[in-house]
Amino acid sequence: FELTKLNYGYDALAPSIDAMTMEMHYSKHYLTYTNNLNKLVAADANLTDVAIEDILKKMDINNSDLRNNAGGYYNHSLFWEGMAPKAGGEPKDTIASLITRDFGSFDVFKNQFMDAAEKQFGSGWAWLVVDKSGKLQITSTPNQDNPLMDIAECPGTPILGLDVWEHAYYLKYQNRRPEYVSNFWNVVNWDEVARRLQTA
Ligand code: MN3
Repeated sequence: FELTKLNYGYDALAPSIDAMTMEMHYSKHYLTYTNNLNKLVAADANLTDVAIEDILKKMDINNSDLRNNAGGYYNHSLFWEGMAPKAGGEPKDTIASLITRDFGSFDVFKNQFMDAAEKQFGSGWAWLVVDKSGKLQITSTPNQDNPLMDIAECPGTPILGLDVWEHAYYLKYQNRRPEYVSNFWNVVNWDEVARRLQTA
């Protein structure tokens, strides 16, 4: 598995996410998950040439090494693509109408997502997923779990994810997770969310 290329510089999401946090997060944390995943895949013939989504869906959940590192690789890859400089604001077209259909309004959706991100105890992720019936749902997962895993409380295909581990915000925001979560809306790459929605 290769690192998903950042399509913007470490400083491009500032001030919402500062350059030092981006650099540490991408070049240290993400690299470590990716390297560890590649070691696990190299050591297990059953994992050769298996797509990351299939690894996540079919893995033995008691295999904590694989669970943490495959999750860490997938979650961060989605996270980097889900953000962009000069992005944010409100979505358009299909994704906008599905948000209105399933949450009532964009503001209701935003508040529910922020609530999930703020209330996730300890390390984890907040997600917007498409469930089996095609409905959008908001959920959160602990650690590096995600909604593709068969233990997920709210299973589905993630189309937007927010990292709420302290390493994602502590350098700039310290204990102020809600401020980090609120500034995430300045950098959400709705074009990518729309693209993921189409293939979900
Ligand atoms: Mn992280």
